[in-house]
Amino acid sequence: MPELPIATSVTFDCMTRPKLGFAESGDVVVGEWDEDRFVICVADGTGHGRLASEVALRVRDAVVEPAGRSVGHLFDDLETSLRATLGAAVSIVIIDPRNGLVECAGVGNVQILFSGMETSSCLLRPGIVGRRARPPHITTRAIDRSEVILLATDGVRVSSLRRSGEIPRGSITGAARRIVEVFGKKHDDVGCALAKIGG
Ligand SMILES: [Mn+2]
Repeated sequence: MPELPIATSVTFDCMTRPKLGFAESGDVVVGEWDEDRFVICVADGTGHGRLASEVALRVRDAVVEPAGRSVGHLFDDLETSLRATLGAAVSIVIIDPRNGLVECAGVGNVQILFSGMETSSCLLRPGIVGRRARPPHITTRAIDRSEVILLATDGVRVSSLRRSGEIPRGSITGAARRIVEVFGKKHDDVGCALAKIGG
């Protein structure tokens, strides 16, 4: 008898906000289904304004159709796509809700947190994607319905957010807006995404 899936759905919430006084954000969020997987990318194009937003668009173009690629493969492709740019800090999470598994990695000034009974962070690598970053450290781990995954750029005061205990444990609907409004830096682009398996 086939085993029942752990979950068949993923709940997702995200928001970006440009630096005060700028129309365009260099921070970008992608959240896309790819067959049975849900792929999330939160990236921070180096700098602010037009140049940074062009980097952000390249990130979007490179990951918006994941086409079965692994986290490592997506980072390899981003390294190539961003080579002619100032580069970006990038975090990628791929959720397989049916098997309750997550693959994740980040390079540069980004954060990936798992918030359940305790909050833990994914091991990241320093560097800038597109500027000869070393390949990321890829983490594979289990996830259950009680855990929320948070991805954020350095425009979010993540340590204050952790201390506040305001990373949601239940519903994440509307949580990204609240995090940006309360913990977002005015003088930086801000980007964050939250996800959990199940409804
Ligand atoms: Mn930033």
